[in-house]
Amino acid sequence: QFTALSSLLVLSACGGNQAAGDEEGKSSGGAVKADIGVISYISGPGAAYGEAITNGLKLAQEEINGKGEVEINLVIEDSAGKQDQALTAAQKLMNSENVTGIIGPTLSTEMNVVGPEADLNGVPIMGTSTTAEGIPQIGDYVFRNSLPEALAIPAAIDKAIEKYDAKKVAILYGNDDVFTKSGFDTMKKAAEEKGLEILTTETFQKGQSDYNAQLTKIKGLKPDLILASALYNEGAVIMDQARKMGIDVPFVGGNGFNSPEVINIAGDAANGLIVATPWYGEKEDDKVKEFVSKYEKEYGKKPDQFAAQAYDALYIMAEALTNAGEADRDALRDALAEIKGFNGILGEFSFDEEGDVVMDPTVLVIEGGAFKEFN
Ligand code: 1QQ
Repeated sequence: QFTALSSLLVLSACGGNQAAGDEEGKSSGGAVKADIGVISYISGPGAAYGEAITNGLKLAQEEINGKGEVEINLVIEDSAGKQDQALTAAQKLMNSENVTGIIGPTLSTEMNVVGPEADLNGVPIMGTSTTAEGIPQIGDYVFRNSLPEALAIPAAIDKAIEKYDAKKVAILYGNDDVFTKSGFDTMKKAAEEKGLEILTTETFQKGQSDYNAQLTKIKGLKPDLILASALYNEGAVIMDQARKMGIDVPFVGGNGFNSPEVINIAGDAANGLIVATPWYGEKEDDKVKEFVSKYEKEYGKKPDQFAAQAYDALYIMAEALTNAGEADRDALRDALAEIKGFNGILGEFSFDEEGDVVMDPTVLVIEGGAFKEFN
């Protein structure tokens, strides 16, 4: 078990210290200097999400600090995917007066408790992977740059209907997590709106290892598609057990399934998974190519959606800090709210009036053990 203290890592690509500037919050060269707190899921069953996120952030940090306009010091805390640990981490970061803003936490479940505290304390906070309904609506200081399920899931379902002429679906979701529940609400609403027949709705809990009862029922009802709202760990096991039982229909998943870990865990059983994402690493775009090659060189693997969203998020923070002109929490909040037409590796990005995201998803399918564009 990590303690909050032992998981505190202070990273500074420039090795700068707070006292080096000639004015508080500015370096001697006039750059805005700020500590950005990070709350990330870097230990436990969903640690691959946090690993990708912190990798993306560190890569962006190196580049941003190299340009000299802003100097960002990342103060990274592990939440282990738990609400209480995320809250402890947030309190520690908020109590440090050098922390101007926070990136994270990873899960919507965590943001649901951390977001209101940050808002109350006037600390701007931005989720890079929180996709449940209602996150930016928590308050004026709460933002996200992740594609909400409300945009992702309907796009994936549309594609599946078009490809497979699907008419009947079964739904399976985790009923003890804010994101998996929200994903279920979106799936149900989208299925109803698109005239799909919902044959059954089955539930599971975090850490469950046996899905035999739910899958046996689903198999007997012969759906054309299975809509599954899960984090990668449970999602991959569900697909593996389904394929072993002879269920070979496609799955449609939400953001939780957008991790290469699904393929690492489930192997060939992951084939036939359809997801929508704002990130596609094979895009013919110079910025995307440069990011992918740098990331691969640094970390020895391809970046996933979580790495890409985090990378863009730090650039958005940097742009807001530059526009704010000082390392001040209120000024950063106002500058974040003003971000419009930001051009990152996820394409053009703006916040709407509520701090939510306006973006177009790409639909992917896993075929032959890899995510491919689903055309
Ligand atoms: C959320 C998510 C998860 C998949 C993040 C890892 O989207 O909790 O909102």
